[in-house]
Amino acid sequence: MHFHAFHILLLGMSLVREYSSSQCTCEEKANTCTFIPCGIPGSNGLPGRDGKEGPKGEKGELGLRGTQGLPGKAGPSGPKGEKGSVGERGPTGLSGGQVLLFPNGMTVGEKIFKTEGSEGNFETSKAACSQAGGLLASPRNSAENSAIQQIAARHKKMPFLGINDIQTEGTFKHLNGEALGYSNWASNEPNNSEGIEDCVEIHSSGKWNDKSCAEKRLIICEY
Ligand SMILES: *[C@@H]1O[C@H](CO)[C@@H](O)[C@H](O)[C@H]1NC(C)=O
Ligand SMILES: [Ca+2]
Ligand SMILES: [Ca+2]
Repeated sequence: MHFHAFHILLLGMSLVREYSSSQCTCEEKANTCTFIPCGIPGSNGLPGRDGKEGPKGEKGELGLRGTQGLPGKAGPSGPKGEKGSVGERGPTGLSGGQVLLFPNGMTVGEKIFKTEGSEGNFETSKAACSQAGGLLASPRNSAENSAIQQIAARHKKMPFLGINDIQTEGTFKHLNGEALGYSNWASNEPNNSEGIEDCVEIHSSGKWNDKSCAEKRLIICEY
């Protein structure tokens, strides 16, 4: 009986214990604390992780426009362009009037030089041009001299010029008595060879030579 009473006592103690444990302030879910003595409140745990990134903020107001910067330096030159197309055909060397006169004539300024291809001595040549309404060609400048030279070259013959010293030996003049303003004598000419050279022929070089007026030469007139 003595031991029986002790057992009852133990039972009573355990009941008391169970009763005091029910005084725990543990969470309701943690019923397991029934047989676990409640300890002293623990210290705070470690801080939690950072939260997720927040929503994007509203758009701010536009700022003032800045002033324009200085212009930059010019860039490097570009690559070479492609070859252009062929240009239009250029004008012919002779003008319309020159084409019509070819090969017997040429225009220089307002003057026309022209041949019929015939020959004659100085007097015959002078008369032929006069009869045609012109004069025996008599160059006043290098351009006119060149025109006469070219017509003569086309016919491979030398012409007489409307220049002579018949009136006064050594003094060459145009047919109208005009003194020579322009001349193109060959070297050592005029030499009045044998005292009979009073007319003037023009060589293929364009240079002049005094020659006998009795020679026959290509007739080139000017109009
Ligand atoms: C004079 O010129 C002619 C050409 O007109 C030439 O044949 C002759 O040799 C020249 N005479 C002299 C002396 O230079
Ligand atoms: Ca002479
Ligand atoms: Ca001569």
